[in-house]
Amino acid sequence: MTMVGLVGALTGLRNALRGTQLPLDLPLAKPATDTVHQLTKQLDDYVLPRLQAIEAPLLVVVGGSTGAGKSTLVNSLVSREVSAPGVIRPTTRSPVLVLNPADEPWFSSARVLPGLTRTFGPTATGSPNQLRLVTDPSLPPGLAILDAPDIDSIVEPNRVLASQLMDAGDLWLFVTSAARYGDAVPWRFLADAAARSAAVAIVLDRVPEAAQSVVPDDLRRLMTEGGLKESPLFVVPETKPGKDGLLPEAGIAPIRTWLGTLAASSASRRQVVLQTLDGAITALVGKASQVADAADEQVAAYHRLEADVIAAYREAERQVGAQASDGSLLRGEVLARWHEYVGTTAFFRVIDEKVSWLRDKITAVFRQHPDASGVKVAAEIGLQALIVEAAERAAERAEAAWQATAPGRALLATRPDLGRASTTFAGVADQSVAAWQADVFGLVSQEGAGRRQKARLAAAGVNGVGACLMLVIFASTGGLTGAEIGIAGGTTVVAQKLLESVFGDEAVRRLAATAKANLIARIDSLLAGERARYMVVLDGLGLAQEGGRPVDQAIDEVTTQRAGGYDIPPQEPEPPTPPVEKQVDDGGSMIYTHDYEIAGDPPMEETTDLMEEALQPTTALPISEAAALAATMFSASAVAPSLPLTPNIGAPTEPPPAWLPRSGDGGQ
Ligand SMILES: Nc1nc2c(ncn2[C@@H]2O[C@H](COP(=O)(O)OP(=O)(O)OP(=O)(O)O)[C@@H](O)[C@H]2O)c(=O)[nH]1
Ligand SMILES: [Mg+2]
Repeated sequence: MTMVGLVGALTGLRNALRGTQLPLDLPLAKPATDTVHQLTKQLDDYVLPRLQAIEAPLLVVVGGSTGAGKSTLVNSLVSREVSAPGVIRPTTRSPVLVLNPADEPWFSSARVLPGLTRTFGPTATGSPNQLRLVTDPSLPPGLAILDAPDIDSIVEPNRVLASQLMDAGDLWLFVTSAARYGDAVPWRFLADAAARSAAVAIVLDRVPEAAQSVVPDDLRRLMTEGGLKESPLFVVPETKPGKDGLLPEAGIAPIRTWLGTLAASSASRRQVVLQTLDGAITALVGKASQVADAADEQVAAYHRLEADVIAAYREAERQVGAQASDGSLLRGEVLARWHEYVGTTAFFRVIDEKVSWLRDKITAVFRQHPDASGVKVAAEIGLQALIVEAAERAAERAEAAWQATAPGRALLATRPDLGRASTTFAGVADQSVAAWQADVFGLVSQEGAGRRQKARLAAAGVNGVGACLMLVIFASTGGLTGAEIGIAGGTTVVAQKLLESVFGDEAVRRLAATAKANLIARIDSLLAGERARYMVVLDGLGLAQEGGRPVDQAIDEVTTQRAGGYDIPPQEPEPPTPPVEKQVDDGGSMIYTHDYEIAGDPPMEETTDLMEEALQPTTALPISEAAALAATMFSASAVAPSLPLTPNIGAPTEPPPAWLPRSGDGGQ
């Protein structure tokens, strides 16, 4: 695997996530939409830029509850007010990034947190969309500290931005206080950090003397239970900030020392980066698969809605197709007009009894009644009514099925007309039936064009013969009751006999089959037009039928690319060494200066050796090994022996390392 391969795979995952459509109102849709937003932000804000610049300075995000003392801590770490603390909750609205001037190019561009506008200088407008950059040469290069808004105040933009910033950090410096370390909100954040193996250090602020023997132990217990056993814990005793608003040096020295040690070793920084980065990638792959599931849920629901509509209209096709040929139409008007046309029931009885004998007589009857338009009109009206009724019932059935589901209800809310047949449908159906009848007459004329049939057809009349053909198609005893059966049966016999007398048995069967197929095709097409109204609504969702497959494939690619570990590029040169500053004593306030001679004089030989062994420039470092190294590095004793592994209470027992000189007497 190469970094380039992993960047490509993650970019592919980002695109697949962005391309995921979740338009249907389903249980997984809302959380998945939020997840897509969060993951794309995390990829853009942190993961992708970080992967492409592993050597960029470590971003330490100072987070926690409002009033925990985050801004005060940041100010104290650089010994001047860079971020205004305050008594009004919440105080910090727009994040403040404190960094060494040499690191400014890394952060002034849109490389990380591209959504935040950079501002410089002391004035802050307090806009949550801004990132105020404050350079301070007292901060070592290679490590920038970000004072974030609170995670839990009632100001929602603060909370949203705080989450975004925490997601973008390489290391969380999580500030809580002795009074509030058990609050639920911070622990939700910490649990999230633990779940994705983010590098976390906790600062327990404002611990009164009486609580120092109890609270740190209790917090350590909570950290162990919460999966943060390896995280360093810094305990800052309760002291009143000085006139300058800064905390006494003794309380914060261990934190500064620890951070300074991290900053000094590019290998240590890289391990922190890799730990958090790999944890973030693991977590986002897990969350991405939830998005894939949500996309699959969408496609399944789409198919259910589609199937409901298809079933509703298929039932209509079946119903109207059956009714058009089961004798249902040989009632009422059609039957009456037929009687009008061919004569009395007495006539039918004669016909029934002496069919073979009366062929000529039948023809004579039709010749006497050349106008069959009454039958035609009645058939047209009856057929049209049948089709319209079927379309109405189908619309109702489809609507009821959609109403039974949340996504269906949401779609119907935008198209309340779908529960009825279209307003134009009756007219369209009428035209189609009329066109079918024209086809039937056309068929009859065509069949009667032969020399032998011509005279017979002329004798019976095209209209009369066409009407007979329609009746033969409509006829069946199924669906009729009582006396109607006999009447319709007789009716059909007359029509059938007339057709046979003109065309012959086989031709009649063929003509009837053709005309019926034509009718069924027209009915299907009419109902398909109605069904299409529902389909247009579904298609309008633009839902790709592949569901979560693109996300799943992208996840597989990320997993494959990650499997080989992180191929660490050749070690970048350390950031340019800033000029050594003179120690300044401003009369009590703490100002310290640097002498970054760390390259040849690492503060932690043991750790550095371990790192360098594992971080040979061209070596691919397996993730497990990277994680183990990071854990080793991250245990407080390995990084900064001056820090106790158990909670440190009060002043450090050892002075800051020589490479991190500071002025003043070390306290106030
Ligand atoms: N006594 C005492 N007061 C402190 C300490 N740390 C901070 N304060 C005070 O607590 C108040 C809040 O401190 P901030 O540093 O503004 O807190 P914050 O966490 O940045 O708060 P938000 O910006 O609202 O999230 C200020 O009045 C500080 O002076 C401390 O260790 N001891
Ligand atoms: Mg603040």
